[in-house]
Amino acid sequence: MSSSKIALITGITGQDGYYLSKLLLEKNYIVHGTVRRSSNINTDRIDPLIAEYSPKGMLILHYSDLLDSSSLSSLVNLIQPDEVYNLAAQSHVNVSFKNPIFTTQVGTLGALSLMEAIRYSEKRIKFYQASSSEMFGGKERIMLDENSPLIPKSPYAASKIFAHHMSQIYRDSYDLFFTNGILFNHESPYRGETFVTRKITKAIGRIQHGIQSKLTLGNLDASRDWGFAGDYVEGMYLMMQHETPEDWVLATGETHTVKEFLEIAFNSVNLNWEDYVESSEKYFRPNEVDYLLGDSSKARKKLNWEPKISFQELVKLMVDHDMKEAEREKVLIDNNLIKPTWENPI
Ligand code: NAP
Ligand code: F7E
Repeated sequence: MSSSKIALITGITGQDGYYLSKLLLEKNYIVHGTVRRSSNINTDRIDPLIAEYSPKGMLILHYSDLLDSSSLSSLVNLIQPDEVYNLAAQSHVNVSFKNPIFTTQVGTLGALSLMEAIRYSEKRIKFYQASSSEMFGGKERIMLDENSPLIPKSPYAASKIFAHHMSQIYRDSYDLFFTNGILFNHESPYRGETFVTRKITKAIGRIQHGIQSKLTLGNLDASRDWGFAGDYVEGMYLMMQHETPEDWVLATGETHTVKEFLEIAFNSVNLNWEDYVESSEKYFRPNEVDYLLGDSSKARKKLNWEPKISFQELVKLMVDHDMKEAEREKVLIDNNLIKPTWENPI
């Protein structure tokens, strides 16, 4: 009988951390995840997985931070993982303009500290770096693949390019299995509530239940290649099982504007988005990535990967989820158990 593989996931509390740990646990991996200390426990997304898998010893959490390099090297030594997935990042592009130093420290030296811990391990450990379509900059209306030029437009994108290049350099210099997934936007009901798709679907649920009256957004003309996060973590896993470490683009090959997302999402509950949405400078970025469209033919051909959920299905599954969430919120508000939160806390 073969023993379980061991994975270490940084950023396990995030959207992709949830989907990836679920996938690996279902494949019988032992999954270790890093959690940052916060004043409230913030494992909400993975709580159901903790309840199911932690008593069996299959899901183990550790306090760590990418900025604490000693915690990374001691964890790698302790766990002796077969695969490390580096999902941790300050991943909000607009916040990266407001907190550029933190974003850059985590994205560059944080990622590099983890690579160093793996490089000095005696075990041959595979490494996945969460690279991003933001690295391309999105000025021209063209399809982007693994060889497209990297023209960063934000501190977030610049830090991702550094880690992307260091991962390639370590792969080539030390013959390490370091692989880079260049993922275009991927969303889900587990998406952070300050990213535009979730902000929209969450607002629709709250508007329908009378908790919120309007939705304030920034630039509605930006265009993104939006896929479903569950499909994208399967791609991460496949990259790590491929015989050679490489760079891989994952994308749907379709792009839509924020306005198109609004139209489909509001129409699905028979509302007209223009009656509710306003635009504020607060959500505009100092430098915008206008247009992203990915060409994932390499992954489709060599990894046999393809996205299964269409754009329309993605919007619907997010709206349906957030309608139910707002219904529960409304019951709590009506019973004076919670106070309604302001629609734009940040
Ligand atoms: P996310 O929901 O924002 O999750 C980010 C994770 O990183 C969270 O677990 C967060 O912990 C953790 N983290 C932040 N700073 C950290 C630090 N200093 N040390 C350790 N952990 C830290 O992001 P996601 O959407 O799951 O994305 C996963 C990764 O893929 C990120 O690196 C992101 O940049 C990249 N990416 C995402 C997309 C996308 O469309 N989703 C596309 C391309 C690339 P807390 O919960 O404590 O904040
Ligand atoms: O913005 C516009 C905004 O924040 C999408 C991250 O996961 O994907 C994500 O980065 C677009 C932008 O995602 C609002 O200006 C309008 O053009 O949802 P977003 P992002 O910046 O594309 C990439 C691939 C990553 O790697 C990142 O980690 O929507 N937009 N109004 C808005 N965006 C936000 N957040 N909020 C608004 O009110």
